[in-house]
Amino acid sequence: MYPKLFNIILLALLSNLSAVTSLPASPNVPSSFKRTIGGVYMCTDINWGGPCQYITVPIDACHELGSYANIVSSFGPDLGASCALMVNNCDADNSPFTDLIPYPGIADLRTIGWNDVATSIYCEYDCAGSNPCPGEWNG
Ligand SMILES: [Ca+2]
Repeated sequence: MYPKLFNIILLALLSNLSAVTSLPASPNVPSSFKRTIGGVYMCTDINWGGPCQYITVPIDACHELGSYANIVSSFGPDLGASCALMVNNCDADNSPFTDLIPYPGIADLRTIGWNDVATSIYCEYDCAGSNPCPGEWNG
């Protein structure tokens, strides 16, 4: 009696286990994950005018603008990341910085009082709403 009951329970447990393990690991990976995160476009004149450059910067890290320091008037990150503009180089303490600027960016940095001000930038993954961070922190 007991062995038979044990077998039935074991079978029930195994069937539950196989039901769980047979689920697809990631049924719906958003296509938005396939993109160049960390791409940043910036221009020296407002409304994306004048000389411009497109660079790819590391995420969760400070990046100095080099020859574009103190001349950027339009700034926009690619989808997937938002960036803060900062005064001073990356090794400075307590540098002023903007709110995180998401895609498509700001065509006229005068609107936030940051025309020709930024010296460095700091980009983070966008993790809001239906755009979670794959394998990254959830700050
Ligand atoms: Ca400028």
